[in-house]
Amino acid sequence: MKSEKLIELYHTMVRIRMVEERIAAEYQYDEIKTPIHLSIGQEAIAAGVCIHLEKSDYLFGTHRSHAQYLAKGGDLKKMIAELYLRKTGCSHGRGGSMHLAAPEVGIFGSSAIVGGDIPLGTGTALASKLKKDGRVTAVFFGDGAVDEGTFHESLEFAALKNLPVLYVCENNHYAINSPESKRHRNLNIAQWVEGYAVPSYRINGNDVLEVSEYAREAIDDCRKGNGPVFLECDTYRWKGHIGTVDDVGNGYRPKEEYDYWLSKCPIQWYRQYLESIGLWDDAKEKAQREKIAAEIQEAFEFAQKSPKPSPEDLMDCVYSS
Ligand SMILES: Cc1ncc(C[n+]2csc(CCOP(=O)(O)OP(=O)(O)O)c2C)c(N)n1
Ligand SMILES: [Mg+2]
Repeated sequence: MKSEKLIELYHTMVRIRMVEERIAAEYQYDEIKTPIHLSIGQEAIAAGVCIHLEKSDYLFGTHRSHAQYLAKGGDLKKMIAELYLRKTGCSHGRGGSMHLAAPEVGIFGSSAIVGGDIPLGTGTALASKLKKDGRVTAVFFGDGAVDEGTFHESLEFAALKNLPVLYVCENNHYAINSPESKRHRNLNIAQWVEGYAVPSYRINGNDVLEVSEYAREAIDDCRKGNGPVFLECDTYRWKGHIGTVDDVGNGYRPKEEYDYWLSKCPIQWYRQYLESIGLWDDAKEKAQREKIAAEIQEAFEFAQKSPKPSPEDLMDCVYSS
């Protein structure tokens, strides 16, 4: 991979982390009127996959989609405005954090219904195949979504029709407070998927190079008509399921497990790698952080100054026959 692309992967991850840290810091003031699910700790997956997607490719996400929205090129100002439920938000202030959309860059929406985005993404992949438009769809979801019928029905259908869709399971090993071991007998989800005759890979979701390598091949395969492909990305969320609270102190997750995963920080590891090959240093780090911090500041000011939806707007975007 070229140096610029290696640096772009790092920039994407750091930007996601800094945006989410700022959201977490602002959340205490109760001006952000939406539930939030942070991806801190899981940044490598969105960065590694989205770097290989074209702007016109489709992306669908879940309740935890800030990372994917940003990595696919969604507008930061509009995302923050959506969190503040302002008119200028990417969903006009009607969706909040769990319903991000940016059709101009292929983000057709994220859904709070666990497993709900999987058939939607399978549908755009079917449309692409019928229209021969060369687009690939990437659908992101968690390990909790594989417990839903929509996952299995979609995989069966996509396999049968050879659809150009990349299924990306962000396996952070928890669905709210339920550990994977309490929900599955076979903990290797990629192995289940083999039953649908879909190429499936279990990879290190905290290693952005590994994610990027598998995603590149998978997206190429989909574009050539050899889809679908399934990636199970092993990872961990640092924050509690929802909001900014910690769910380790209250005993939902073991401290040793949490500490182990903190030591596997995708950003720290990758920065060391870039330094070891001479592509990064402290000065570059400082400059990058300053630039991103300024961009974030501007986005928050834009959101906070934006108008709230008014009662007259109530019927906008509502369809009736
Ligand atoms: C159909 C449905 N069932 C239950 C819920 C409640 N719920 C919200 S998030 C969640 C857990 C999702 O876990 P996972 O898919 O692993 O995603 P993660 O939060 O770990 O990223 C559940 C059960 C829901 N939103 N939709
Ligand atoms: Mg999960």
